[in-house]
Amino acid sequence: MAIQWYPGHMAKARREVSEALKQVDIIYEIVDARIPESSRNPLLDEIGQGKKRLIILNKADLADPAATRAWIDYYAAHQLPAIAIDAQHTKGINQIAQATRAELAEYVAKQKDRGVRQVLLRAMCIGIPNVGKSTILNRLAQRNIAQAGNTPGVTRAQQWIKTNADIMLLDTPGILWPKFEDPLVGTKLALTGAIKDTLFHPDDVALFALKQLSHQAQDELTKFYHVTPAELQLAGPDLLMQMTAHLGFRDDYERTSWAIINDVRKGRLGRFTWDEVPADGQ
Ligand SMILES: Nc1nc2c(ncn2[C@@H]2O[C@H](COP(=O)(O)OP(=O)(O)OP(=O)(O)O)[C@@H](O)[C@H]2O)c(=O)[nH]1
Ligand SMILES: [Mg+2]
Repeated sequence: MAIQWYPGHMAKARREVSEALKQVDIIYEIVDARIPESSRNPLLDEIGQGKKRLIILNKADLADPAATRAWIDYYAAHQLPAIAIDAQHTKGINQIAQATRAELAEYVAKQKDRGVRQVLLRAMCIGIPNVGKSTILNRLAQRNIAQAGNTPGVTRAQQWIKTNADIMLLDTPGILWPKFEDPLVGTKLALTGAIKDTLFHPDDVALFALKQLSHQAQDELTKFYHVTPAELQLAGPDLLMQMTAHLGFRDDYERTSWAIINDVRKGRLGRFTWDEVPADGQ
């Protein structure tokens, strides 16, 4: 469930995340592999300062594999260890523990020097809504702890979940608000389902998607929307009109737009990444 963010909410979320962070050795920053940068909240750079961090690109099953590799390399080049997983289908989950141990190796060695026999590593998931925090928690716990769609603000005692012999995880993920001041970022968050469907106009989002789809998903557009090769050359709004006609939706472009958005969200048209790795390596 998407959350409406108001200044009060943001201040509270910030406070809660900051407090929780004090208790952990490493942050699992969960992002959507389809929009790795657009699904981050830069606030974490500030409140997570001095903490080890692992970026987890979730929903990798829906993202372009080559782009996912490029993003992982990009983050690595910026001293941010990153891994890609598909929590839904329990793929790549083991990498989380491996990467955690690698990141905290120095800390573990120090603790061992001090005579600690079994060093416990404490972690928590943080991310914007809908990136898969609860799903990851459940996979790591190997049982259902978090309900998908649980809302913040319901205060209950925080508990530690034993996910592994040496890794403990906070049972409540930290939720940060999506940042969509930049219209393009907002469009991408809408396309992937990170913000409420009432907060954007579907035509804008579908037109954005069509720009990439008309190059990268020509066969799928033909198969599902009966688009002809000539129509693939049309400008976005004209293409949307033709698709609407093919589908028999008369002049209900919004209906076509929703069909496109839902097909993209489900991965029915292929695997796409909507954020591009900066070319200049910045
Ligand atoms: N395809 C795919 N879907 C996923 C994956 N991980 C989670 N999902 C789906 O994404 C949706 C959101 O997952 P949640 O785990 O509820 O996400 P969340 O971050 O806890 O969301 P909030 O509690 O709203 O902040 C659900 O429908 C999940 O089934 C994944 O790796 N691949
Ligand atoms: Mg959740």
